Amino acid sequence: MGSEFHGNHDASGLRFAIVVSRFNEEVTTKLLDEAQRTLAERKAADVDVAWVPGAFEIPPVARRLAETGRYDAILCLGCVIKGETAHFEYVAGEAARGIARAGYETGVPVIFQVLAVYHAEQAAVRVTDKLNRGREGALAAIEMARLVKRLPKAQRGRARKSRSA
Ligand code: INI
Repeated sequence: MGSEFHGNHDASGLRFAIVVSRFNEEVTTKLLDEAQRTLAERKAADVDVAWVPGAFEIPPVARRLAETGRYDAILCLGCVIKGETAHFEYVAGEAARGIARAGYETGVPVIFQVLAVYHAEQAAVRVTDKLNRGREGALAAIEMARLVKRLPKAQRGRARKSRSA
């Protein structure tokens, strides 16, 4: 019989860092409030917050925090809204790629809750009680932190060797 691994939404004893961008602050502060509220309600032991100017700056800070080994998960919050130019594509694309890499390369769950929308109204509806992306991000961070704790320990380099054997 194989094993089945699940996380859960109990944050007691867990430590989190949130990286949040100031650009489109009316949206990102709501994402942050809801994320903090959810982590507190689920009894997180500690929640640190790092502010960056825009979503483009989230990945290096998320990676740096993940590398400290202090956190069970990192939650990235931001809001990219399409403007008149292609700038939006680069910012949203690099934020997504960099956040994913921070998770892959450190082994720490790094949660991507950077909204990428075409209009400000689409962002506004995603920080309401009905569609609460801040809360969703916090729950994903808790679930992933718990899941990773339950997975068998990684043995660096082994996976690659056995695949090529
Ligand atoms: N940053 C955002 O977080 N959201 C945006 O919508 C946005 N737009 O549209 O320009 C944005 N730009 C700033 C970017 O993240 C960097 O802070 C800036 O380019 C400096 O590196």
